[in-house]
Amino acid sequence: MHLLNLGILAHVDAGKTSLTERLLFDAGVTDQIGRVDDGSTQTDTLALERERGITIKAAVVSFAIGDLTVNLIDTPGHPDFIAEVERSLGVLDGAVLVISAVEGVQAQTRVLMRTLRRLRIPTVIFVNKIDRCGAGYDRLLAEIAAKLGPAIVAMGAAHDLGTAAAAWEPYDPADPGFANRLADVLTLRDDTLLADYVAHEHALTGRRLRSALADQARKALVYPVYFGSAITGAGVGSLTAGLAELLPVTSHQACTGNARCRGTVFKVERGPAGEKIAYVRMFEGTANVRKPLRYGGAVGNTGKIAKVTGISVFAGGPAIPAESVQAGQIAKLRGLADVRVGDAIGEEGTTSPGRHFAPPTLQAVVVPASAADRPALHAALSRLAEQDPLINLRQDAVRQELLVSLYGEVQKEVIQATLAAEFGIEVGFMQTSTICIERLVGAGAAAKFMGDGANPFKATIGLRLGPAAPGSGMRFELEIERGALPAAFLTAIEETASQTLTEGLWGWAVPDCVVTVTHSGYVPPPPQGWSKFSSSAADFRRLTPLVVMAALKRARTIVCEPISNFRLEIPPDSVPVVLRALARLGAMKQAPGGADGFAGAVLTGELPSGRVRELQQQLPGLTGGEGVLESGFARYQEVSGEFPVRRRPDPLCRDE
Ligand SMILES: Nc1nc2c(ncn2[C@@H]2O[C@H](COP(=O)(O)OP(=O)(O)OP(=O)(O)O)[C@@H](O)[C@H]2O)c(=O)[nH]1
Ligand SMILES: [Mg+2]
Repeated sequence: MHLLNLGILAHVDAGKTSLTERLLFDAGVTDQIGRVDDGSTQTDTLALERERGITIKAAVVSFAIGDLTVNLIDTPGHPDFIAEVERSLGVLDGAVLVISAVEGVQAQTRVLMRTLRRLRIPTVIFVNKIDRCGAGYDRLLAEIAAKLGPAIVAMGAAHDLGTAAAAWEPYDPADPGFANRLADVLTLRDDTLLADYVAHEHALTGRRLRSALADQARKALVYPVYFGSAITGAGVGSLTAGLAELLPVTSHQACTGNARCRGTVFKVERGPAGEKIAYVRMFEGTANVRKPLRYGGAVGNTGKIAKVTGISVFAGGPAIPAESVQAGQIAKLRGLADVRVGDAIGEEGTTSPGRHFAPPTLQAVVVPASAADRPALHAALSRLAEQDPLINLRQDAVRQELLVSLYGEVQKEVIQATLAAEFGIEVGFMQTSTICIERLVGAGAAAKFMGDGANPFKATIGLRLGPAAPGSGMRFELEIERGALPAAFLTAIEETASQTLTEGLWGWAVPDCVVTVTHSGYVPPPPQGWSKFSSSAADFRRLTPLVVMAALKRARTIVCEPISNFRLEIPPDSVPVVLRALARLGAMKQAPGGADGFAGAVLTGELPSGRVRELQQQLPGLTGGEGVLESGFARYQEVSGEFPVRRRPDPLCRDE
């Protein structure tokens, strides 16, 4: 069996869910096309999604194109739910990037395309809504080439745009104009093709060009572009054929006895009885029902083992019960009680998804309307954090307030509505503030030795902390002999150091850091085995935070705030007033930008992320309602003036 694990990505409202419905219908999986506006689609199943007509959670559906099984992940387009896209990216073989033929390339489209390119995920572009008034064709192709990258190939022509009769005709491979355009794009990235083209123009047959196109599209070097309408179905047949022809297809590998097992969990939900369901993509080997499976943390050490109690596999329709899930497949697994999004599956699993998009830059205190609901609220938010660890639930040690990290206002509203609808808890939010981070100023070392009066634990630990490149995360290194300390103790140091660094000297996380173990010591067990007189992992877990904090004090840290870049399209006469507002908000590096065919003025620059919302709110008043703001996270920068201190959460509550 051949498989394609396909993501549908786009800016909000581009038509991803509608296209998903159309693909399911065309493939015969459904006998009626669901509509977002009626709340009747297969993938927007949450009450809140149906009510609001937006996708909030990524959802998996499956259909067949001939003998190819396509597992499709419909993702949300709103930037507040980018974490859902992030979790899906690690399991995709290919993607469809949807763009509205009316609204064109949006800020979010650029963010997504940049990531798809960086991850080299082969992608087909689908320009949707050609039936809508204001739909463009040449304008869209020029905009896509200018804003997303020039390596695109239009696969056909559209006519009757902006009417219900809008249609899309694929180019005939024998069409000389199409062949020339293909050759122009493809020879740029294929020297053999170029040499043949130069030697003899007619050497490049339609068939040769088509196979070169498939080859380059599957390597994410070129991006085929289709146009159509999810609502009328125009162009969707050509898109479907393109998916099968131009995206990489994996072969479903039959189980071999000694194949190691490797997969990743990209979504967790609760079943009707409250049981956890993990959505897993397998990369190698097989997971079997009623067999134990290792899952959890990093490289084969911290994982837990549980018996899989149920598997259902996506195989060209609704998920069906199965005895096993094999390499290449996506399945729902039951029985993994402590599973979390991002967990690796199997002994070799290291596939927790990396950070591809900006982290949440806001935090807010969640307050129950009734104080009696506080324990229930903690439990409910912990459940939400299972599905979305980035909300990073924590509790303030002094006031016992519950804090969550957020991307924005819509996510806040969704959390509020979910708590009310699913848990019966009415809440409000207080004190929305920016999430800062800490960066190390230099290196700092500290050591605590066994037998020293100030160290009550049966452990010696020396650590050196040093700065690491922004975005590189925590790196753990050894300056002691690898065999000098049992692996379980090293794991205890690594995990506890990583946890301790979530709260630096000012209470903010220290995300990028090299931690080097410089000293170690333990009390080995007597010959008859481990006893209470020998060292335990708990000794290392308790001592590590003390050593880390001592080293951190020597290294010193600065507090950095998130900075967003912005692009403003405004009427020319509002430039002076907008510039004054930008200065008041602390904008930096602002400059007139490229006009991209826009008649008004374009201003670009950077702004503290915490001020973007204010700019958004002021913009209509400043520009007579005509200003358009695009913004996204750019980087962290040292806070000028006094560093803000985050109230320290109680470490005991953090992981509950
Ligand atoms: N005329 C027209 N309307 C469309 C088309 N595709 C989608 N729509 C409408 O556009 C709106 C948004 O469609 P969705 O399918 O929810 O868009 P989405 O990309 O899934 O949105 P999010 O998941 O919230 O980001 C709905 O009102 C659809 O009916 C199309 O091809 N033509
Ligand atoms: Mg949707």
